[in-house]
Amino acid sequence: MTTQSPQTKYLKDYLTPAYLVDQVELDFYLSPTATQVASTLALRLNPDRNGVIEPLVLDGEHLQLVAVEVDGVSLEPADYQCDDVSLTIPAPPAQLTVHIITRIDPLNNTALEGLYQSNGIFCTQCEPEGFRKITYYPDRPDVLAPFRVRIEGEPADCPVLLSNGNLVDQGVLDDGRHFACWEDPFPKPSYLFALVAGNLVCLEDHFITLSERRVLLQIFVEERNRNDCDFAMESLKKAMKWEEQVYGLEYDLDRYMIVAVDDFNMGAMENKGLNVFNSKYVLARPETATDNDYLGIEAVIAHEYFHNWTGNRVTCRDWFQLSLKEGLTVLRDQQFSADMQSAAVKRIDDVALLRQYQFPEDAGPMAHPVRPESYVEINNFYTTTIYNKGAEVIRMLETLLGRERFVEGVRLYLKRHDGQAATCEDFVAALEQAGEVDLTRFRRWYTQAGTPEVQVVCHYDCATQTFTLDCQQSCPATPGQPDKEPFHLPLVMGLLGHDGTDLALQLASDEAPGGTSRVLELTQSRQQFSFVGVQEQPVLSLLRGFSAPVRLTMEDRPEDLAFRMAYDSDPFNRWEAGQQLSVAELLQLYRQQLEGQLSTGLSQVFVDAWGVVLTDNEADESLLARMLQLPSEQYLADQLDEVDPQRIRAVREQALRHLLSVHREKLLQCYDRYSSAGEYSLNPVAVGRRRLVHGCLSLLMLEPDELLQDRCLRHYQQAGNMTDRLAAFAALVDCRQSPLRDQVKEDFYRQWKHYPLLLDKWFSTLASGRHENTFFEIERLLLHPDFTLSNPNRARSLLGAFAQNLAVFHRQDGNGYRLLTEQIRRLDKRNPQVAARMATPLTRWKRLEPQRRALLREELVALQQENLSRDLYEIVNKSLV
Ligand code: B3K
Ligand code: ZN
Repeated sequence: MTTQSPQTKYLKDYLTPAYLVDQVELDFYLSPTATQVASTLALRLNPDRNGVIEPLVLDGEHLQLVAVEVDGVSLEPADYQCDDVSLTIPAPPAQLTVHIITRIDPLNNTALEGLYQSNGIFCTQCEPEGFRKITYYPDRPDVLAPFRVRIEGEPADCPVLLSNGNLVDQGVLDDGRHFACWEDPFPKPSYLFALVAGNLVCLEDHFITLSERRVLLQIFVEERNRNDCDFAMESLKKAMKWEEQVYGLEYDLDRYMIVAVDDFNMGAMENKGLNVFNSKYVLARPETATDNDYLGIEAVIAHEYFHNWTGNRVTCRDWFQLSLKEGLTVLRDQQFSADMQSAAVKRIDDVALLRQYQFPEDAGPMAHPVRPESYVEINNFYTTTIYNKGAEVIRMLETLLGRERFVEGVRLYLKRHDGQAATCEDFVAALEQAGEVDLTRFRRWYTQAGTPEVQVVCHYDCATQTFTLDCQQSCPATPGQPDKEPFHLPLVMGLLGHDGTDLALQLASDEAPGGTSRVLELTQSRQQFSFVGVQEQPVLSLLRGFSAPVRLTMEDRPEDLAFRMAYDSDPFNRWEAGQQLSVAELLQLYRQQLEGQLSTGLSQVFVDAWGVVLTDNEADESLLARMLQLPSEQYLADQLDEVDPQRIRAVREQALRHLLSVHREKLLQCYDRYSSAGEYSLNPVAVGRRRLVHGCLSLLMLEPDELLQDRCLRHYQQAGNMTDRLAAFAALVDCRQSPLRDQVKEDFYRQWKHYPLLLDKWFSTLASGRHENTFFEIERLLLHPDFTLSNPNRARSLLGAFAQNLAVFHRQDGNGYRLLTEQIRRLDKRNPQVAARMATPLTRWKRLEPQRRALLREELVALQQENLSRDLYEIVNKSLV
């Protein structure tokens, strides 16, 4: 906690490290409340200082310093300075060995950063700046060193002792304690250090690499979870193979370990050779995990594995470059998942996520470029902009270069910087060279925040058979960036003929028509593209596959959108046309309500087009399920200048009821056609069918007669997997007048109260309820004996779901704001990182309608007066500017 205003750090102030580390030796003597850490560092003055001695400043926080020695001589307190954040040796020799002993308290480490104990398991989280909570060290990513680690502990409590790299020694000591020694031959920054010790069982498998090396694969979990690791193991092997096939990259150590723990601030961590995972992203069996859980596991296992190259072998020079590893690794995990599942639906889901979270971030007070220029607390910058927009930026490079040259560029970057700490500029430079393209303007994606707006006006000239696109781009101001330069962005497009087929494309500058899909490169504020030889008035399909992270506006006629919804050969754009049509319909209803006009209901064009999708027997079922979903409340809110979240919900429900009243029979048929009790499988067809069935069910359950309620109850009771069970549970939870609601609520709790991940689902499903009593239910759940703020998953399951339940969170009386603020205040004392993350919904006050805006702002102002962690301080203060 801090009382003074925390300092801002700037990219422009970057200096190379004064000292380099040639070798790290760590000796851990484990004990829950008094672990002793002895560290021996071989240091030398950075040669770039030309022999001019500088003070040696080592980072360290929340440490009890026991002893310091330099070159074997013990230092007196007068020989060094030690404060809350560092240990300084004012004038050390140019080459020295420092030996430091510190003591730490893992059991009471509630921030879950550094070394902490979770359910009796010692584990670490060092990225970005947690290592300094273990020992004094130059804790920055551009200091790379080989580590040798010795861990000593009680065999009864900690039969398993793990760290990075290779196990080189182990044994039992005279006093009954035991030890293990690990050596990681790859120099690494301190944020990739890991230690795990506890009572864990190990599941083993192996992988033979391209060059026929055998890699031991191990997943460590608590005994009770031993049977839930098969899917994670399979995913790991698939990821290893995929990376070899697509990028030609092999794993480099002899052993790859994954540990699952229940208390973890985020999803997982890519520590070299020893990944630590939130158990949510490891444990799965059909009875306990949903399709989305499975897909999440597949993606996160792959993501952490891919970091071994993009992140570990080549790391970041400083934390401003975070997207260098995160954006690239997200893109790679997206490519992998697309190849494993339905590629079109994966793309739709990734774009929906971007729009749901990143677009609002880019339009809000925390907006920052993919490579930020300043921060107060780096933990606040593990954002959807760094991760997801970062991935979109690299995806655009892939579109501009083509897959082959793109992969070549990534390989060139890895080769050139192997074993080094690199920058985003190094990455772009390698791609520029491999792709033989000029990326000067493209680099602006790294420096300018905000979501660009692209406006396109089309004109078809029948006489000259010319079709012209007039494109303009601009980008709204963001904090600290009032004016923006134009971006370089790829617009993938096609033209559809009257029968729905793609027309051959010929730009005025082309010699002959070529292909039916084209990448137009927009590099200026305004540009025109003309196609010749267009024999009929076409329908334009633009931004196919969402080829650039922009907001596109075109004056599409509803008939054209309905046409593209039915015929576009690009599945993403089929979905997108439906979304645009729905947004237009819903916003019209919203405005009618706001102005007190009589509602016209949904247009016939829309209701019919939606019905056509429902009866489509040919397309991928997952795609159909996505097409039948109306845009989320958050996405709708994002289209308005003054948001009334309760009105948005009312309008969306009105639309759903309209669709239900017209298409009830078809929904029932679709539900019947695809409900099946067969064995659980994760193949894309099975997943798609379940999505479709659950979409139908949730719509039908908006107005359920008794017969339907019974069916839903049977669906819940007879479900052979959690995907089916949870969908029916969620539908029944919203049946407010029915006694079934309480029955299933109780039943689910009774069945799964000993399984934390499912208890999380119970909390979040109840907190996502749509009926008016949900708020009071949430208040009661906060007092439930199973609710706790000390487990991040549990805190997120209730508070996160609540804050995303927009109509409930944004109650008109402001009690939703008070409730969340109060919980964040408490959480901030325990775990600032999670508290700051949960505060994001509080920062979105500026675009609310005036009454709610004032109420929410009031809460933030009150919070601002308090003694906050640096994490929360930054979020609250920036959002009030
Ligand atoms: N690199 C970690 C994230 C660490 C977050 C620290 N607040 C996981 C990942 O992106 O793979
Ligand atoms: Zn990552």
